[in-house]
Amino acid sequence: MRAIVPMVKMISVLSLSAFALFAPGAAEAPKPYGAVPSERQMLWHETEFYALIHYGINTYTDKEWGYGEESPALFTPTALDAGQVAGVLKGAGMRGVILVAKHHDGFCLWPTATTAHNVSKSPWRGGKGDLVREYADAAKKHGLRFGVYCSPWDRNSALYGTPGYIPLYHAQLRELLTRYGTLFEVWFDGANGGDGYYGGAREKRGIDRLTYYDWPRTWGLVRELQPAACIFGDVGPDCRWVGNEHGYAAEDSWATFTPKGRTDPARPANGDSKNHVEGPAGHRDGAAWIPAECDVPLRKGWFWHPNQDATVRSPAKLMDIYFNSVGKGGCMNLGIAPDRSGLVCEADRKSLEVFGNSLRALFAVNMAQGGKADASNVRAWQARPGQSHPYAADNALDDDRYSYWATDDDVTNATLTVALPAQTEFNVVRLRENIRLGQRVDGFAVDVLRDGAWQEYAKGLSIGACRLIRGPKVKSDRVRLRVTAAAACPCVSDLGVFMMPAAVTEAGAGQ
Ligand code: FUL
Repeated sequence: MRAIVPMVKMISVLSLSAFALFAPGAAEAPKPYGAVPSERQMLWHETEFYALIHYGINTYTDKEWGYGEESPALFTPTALDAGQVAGVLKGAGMRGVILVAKHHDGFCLWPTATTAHNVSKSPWRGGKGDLVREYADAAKKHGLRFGVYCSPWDRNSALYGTPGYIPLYHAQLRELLTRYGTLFEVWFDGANGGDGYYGGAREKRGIDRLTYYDWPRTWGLVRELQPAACIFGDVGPDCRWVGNEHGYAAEDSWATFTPKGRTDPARPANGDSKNHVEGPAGHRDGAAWIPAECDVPLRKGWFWHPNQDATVRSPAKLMDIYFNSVGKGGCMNLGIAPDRSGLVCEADRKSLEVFGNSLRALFAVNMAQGGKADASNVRAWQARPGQSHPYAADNALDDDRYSYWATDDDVTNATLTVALPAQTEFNVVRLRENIRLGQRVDGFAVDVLRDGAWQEYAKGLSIGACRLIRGPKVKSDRVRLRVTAAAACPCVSDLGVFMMPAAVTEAGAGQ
């Protein structure tokens, strides 16, 4: 008997694999659809929420854009502690931090060899300080990914606007890209050219934004020295500006985008107001995977100003932004402005702490986990001993963003029904596609079973890396995703249900 069982198993395995040979595609994974993310972009998607630190000369002059004539002697932090800042960011639920190492005023926060207009000429740490180093170290200690912003526009440099500035700018980048460990993002600002100090010339200087910075070489430096870093620019190449500074992507936002500015000489390369209009939604079936980064300052300004304490965005408002950025398949990049002491001030810290606690509480329990998923169609797969079904409906219930439920190639309308472990109250639904295979879904609806009948809870067009839906509180033990349109068989990696914590439920509260 014992010998027969394995034999029967063997025969059935053999005959099943023989069957697979005659059923073309039965065991094949779905083919990717359209543009797909690179490894560095997938890591960026997983980062989700991070900070953009604006701190420097402007902090001491009460300005947003320094003219470039400011004396380094003004840089006088009294209690600077990058560890305090990083701790606050971590507590807020962030996974990364980007430091503005040089803003438009040209003051470099690291001891650069390229210009005397830098932190070594300030009284801070007796001229021996390196703020980029302190932030990089603090980020590492707190488990945050690190990135830099080095403004192309430099209102201090006498060379700005001439060809001689480009080697200088590249040398600054080279220092930043080689001294501070692995970077997850390098940020290129779109505000370029205008009036400035320019070594005393005090004039207006314009540049050709399409050609001046030699973007192919500039981006090439990042690729060469920091291959894992995503490059942010108004129209990409790795992530695009969402087109506003409120932190909001469009209701339906696509990670794919066609960066017209780069090929059309009539449009600027790294900044174009027409393209910005298209930033929130992106382009369905755009040429490249260039998802939206949604930047927004925590306070009114990007830099700290003494009279802006009352403008700190509330935890409820931050949650709203999170749902409209991360929850629309992009990332949330929140501007943090340390004050003149060099620390995150109390008002900011408090809001970030409540928000972070709420975010953790929200996603602590996925009430779909432990449930049972069924689908109207599950992609055919040749069973192999010891292997679980790679396209099973249940794959949408685990925490893995890349394990997924898929249908057969010719099925683009399908339902995924989840029996929750118990009658459950919830008001948040999370959907994800396995973006390794591209953005495939073009329309979906979520239903909830109430009193024996399905009721539509939400609907939309795009899913992508993450779609968060916040609706009214409902109680049910059955949730259903209907994929109503898809460009290729859907590959859904998540259907989760959650409950929003009370601390952030006041609708639209705060700034
Ligand atoms: C803009 C800049 O001009 C602002 O000062 C700020 O740095 C923001 C994040 O980007 O383009």
